Amino acid sequence: MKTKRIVKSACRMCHGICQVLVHMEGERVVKITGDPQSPISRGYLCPKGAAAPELLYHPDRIRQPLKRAGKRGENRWVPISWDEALEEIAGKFRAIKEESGAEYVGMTQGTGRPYENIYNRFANAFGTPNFTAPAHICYLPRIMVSLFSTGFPLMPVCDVRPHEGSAAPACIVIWGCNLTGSMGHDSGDCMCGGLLSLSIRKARKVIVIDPRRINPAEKADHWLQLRPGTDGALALAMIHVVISENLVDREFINNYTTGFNRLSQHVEKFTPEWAEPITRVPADDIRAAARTYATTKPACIQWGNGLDQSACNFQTARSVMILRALTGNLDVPGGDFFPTWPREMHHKTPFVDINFSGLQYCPPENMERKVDHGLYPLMTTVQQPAFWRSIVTGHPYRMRAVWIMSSNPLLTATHSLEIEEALKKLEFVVVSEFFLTPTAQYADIILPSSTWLEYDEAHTSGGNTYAIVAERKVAKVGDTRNDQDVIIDLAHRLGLHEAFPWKDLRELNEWALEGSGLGFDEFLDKGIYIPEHRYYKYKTDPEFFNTPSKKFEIYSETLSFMGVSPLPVYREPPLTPVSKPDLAKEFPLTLMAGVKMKAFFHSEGRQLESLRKMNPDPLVEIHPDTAATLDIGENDWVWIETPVGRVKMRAKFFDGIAQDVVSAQHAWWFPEEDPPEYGWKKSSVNLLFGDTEYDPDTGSESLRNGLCRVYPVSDNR
Ligand SMILES: Nc1nc2c(c(=O)[nH]1)N[C@H]1C(S)=C(S)[C@@H](COP(=O)(O)OP(=O)(O)OC[C@H]3O[C@@H](n4cnc5c(=O)[nH]c(N)nc54)[C@H](O)[C@@H]3O)O[C@H]1N2
Ligand SMILES: Nc1nc2c(c(=O)[nH]1)N[C@H]1C(S)=C(S)[C@@H](COP(=O)(O)OP(=O)(O)OC[C@H]3O[C@@H](n4cnc5c(=O)[nH]c(N)nc54)[C@H](O)[C@@H]3O)O[C@H]1N2
Ligand code: SF4
Ligand SMILES: [Mo]
Repeated sequence: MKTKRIVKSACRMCHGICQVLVHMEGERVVKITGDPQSPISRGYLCPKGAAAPELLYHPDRIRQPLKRAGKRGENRWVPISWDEALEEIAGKFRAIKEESGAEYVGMTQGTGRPYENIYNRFANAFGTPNFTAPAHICYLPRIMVSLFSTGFPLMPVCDVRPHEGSAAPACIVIWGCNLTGSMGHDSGDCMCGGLLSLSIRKARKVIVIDPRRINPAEKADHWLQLRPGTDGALALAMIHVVISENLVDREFINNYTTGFNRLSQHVEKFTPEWAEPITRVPADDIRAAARTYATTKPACIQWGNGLDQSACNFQTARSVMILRALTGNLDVPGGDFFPTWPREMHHKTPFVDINFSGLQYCPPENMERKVDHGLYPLMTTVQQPAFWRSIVTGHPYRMRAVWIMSSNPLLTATHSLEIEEALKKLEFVVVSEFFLTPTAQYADIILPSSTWLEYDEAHTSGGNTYAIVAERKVAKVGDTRNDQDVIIDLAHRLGLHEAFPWKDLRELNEWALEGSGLGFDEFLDKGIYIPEHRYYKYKTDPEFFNTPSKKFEIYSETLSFMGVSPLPVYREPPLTPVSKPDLAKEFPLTLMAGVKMKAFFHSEGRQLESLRKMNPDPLVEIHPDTAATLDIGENDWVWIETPVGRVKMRAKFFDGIAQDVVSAQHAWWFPEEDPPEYGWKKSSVNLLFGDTEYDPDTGSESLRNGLCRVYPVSDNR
């Protein structure tokens, strides 16, 4: 009989820091359960975490490095050794750098993952500024808001994780965030859906600002069902109420902010009556919600992708950040807390990483060679559509190679067909992956990655978080390797020893933990490290607000200098019935695309049986009355069409959405179908987004407020 044992570890099926118990029989992982003793996750486990053994042992996992044998897309591969693979990549990267310049090697990553700091470091050390990620539509705008308002390069987090001196939030605002539905962890602030739900239940007042009736809206004191993309107007009106009714925190404003008077004048005209026709939220409801927020202390605002994915994201998030300051909720117990741990975990070196905040440090002379240089003043990485387009058009120049690290841009980025063309045009494509995805099919070399069950790590999560948790190596499948180990190895082969002084992942972890006073083995045994948390840091540290004025900048001269509005403004999204009334006659519905699914992490998990059973087909939420007028029955296959293309999904009736809005899932492909496409062109919603007006500050895209029409697929298949 095989011996049974349990290993304490931490799940990494999302950004998460859930501590878990890994159940072993002999050498085999048989089950994952939540760890009831964990001070942070307290036994919580979501379906993705439970599916980790299915991922680990999945027969389709790539088990050794592969080299393309036939033409791109022929799905013919030969296995090669790691040494061959990395030598070939190093040789190619070196040659391109010598012949054309380091910027001709582009790098891309998906959402935040454990390797991201040193992957960014690799870009900087190698010398390429052409680094792209979904940052412009995910968290970077909010980080930038924090940076320009407070000088702090992380976003504030709702103080819902209990620790010494903390208090439970009395009022919680859920603003464009569905973590209580997807039940995972966020990327930018590592907020946990499970914990957030608990805190919402305990809060005295709950305000939900979302076009969809998400779970907490059912019992919320205020649910503002706004028109998608109009949060900027709503937030300005809330600021107007808070100031005009004198609900502000005078002490905080007088001592710790600049620009209050200018803001007061600026928002005079932004009354709730002004916002009502824009947002469709009755003026009285805006007033009432603003009063509740400003008078119930402490209060925190959990924001999310609903704010990021619009053409007015930076300005809107600035308004939200200013609301926190006006009401004195920043860094107070139970309010919006500035996390402290990164100071201990990271070291300042000449090779500053983009690190937790998504701020790519890169020498200015390199920045000027970025393919989108000068387009978006607040975008430190290359805006994703601009990255791929430069390869197609050759303007300003055509990169020759791209390394795609844990990302599936054909599914998760817009302009999908253009990306496909770019992938065909590239001379050399490297993909680090678990599976042969539609994107990986375009690789010249595929590097097979280990899952979180296959290495020891001090896991810090991409965003600012509360604790550092230990992931334990309990299994090994094929000849896969940890991404960070591979990055270090490749860096060494390229002579980048100064930036990569560590032999391997273990040494890197020792280094990262230095500030904590713990050795790596000691840390692994403990399983968790929770650094000291302090509140009111701006009171004890005069430099805490690290802006030019050393205060919270309601009015920002720096932004003004950069050509960005120094006070928050509202812009109507580019594709709405208001901005494009003629187009709206043909495409009368508003399309929200990509609310996160409980079963999947973006394009992942479609091959994992337990998850796929939960959500077997792509779904689009539609109001039953709208469906009736369109002759669409529940669960029918429908076409969703925009001026850019059309895709098929099944209709899911939902009366918690406005009659002229639909909400479609994103990143669908069908691993069970034939390579190289695996059916991705049928249902991937990002095929519906093309050129549009981007956010002028950040390059963000309006993925939540486009125009579409929906009609039945006639043979209903
Ligand atoms: N329309 C629309 N599009 C969206 C969104 C939306 O809301 N609407 N959301 C956007 C957001 S917020 C984000 S963050 C992006 C996410 O975009 P991506 O990060 O590209 O999404 P994933 O599907 O998670 O792709 C990750 C790929 O990496 C592989 N992978 C997973 N873990 C690892 C690992 O540890 N190592 C390696 N080497 N590979 C790994 C998986 O197998 C998968 O194929 O999508 C964006 N796209
Ligand atoms: N299970 C699971 N968990 C995940 C992920 C996953 O793929 N699956 N992805 C992870 C990643 S990378 C991220 S970034 C986070 C994102 O997590 P969230 O920030 O929660 O983002 P979404 O899930 O897109 O939910 C956004 C919410 O905003 C609403 N919304 C849409 N448009 C608007 C608008 O114009 N205004 C307002 N106010 N609200 C709007 C939607 O109805 C939805 O309820 O989730 C992470 N967690
Ligand atoms: S929320 Fe994330 S970390 Fe927690 S169990 Fe689910 S996938 Fe794992
Ligand atoms: Mo994200």
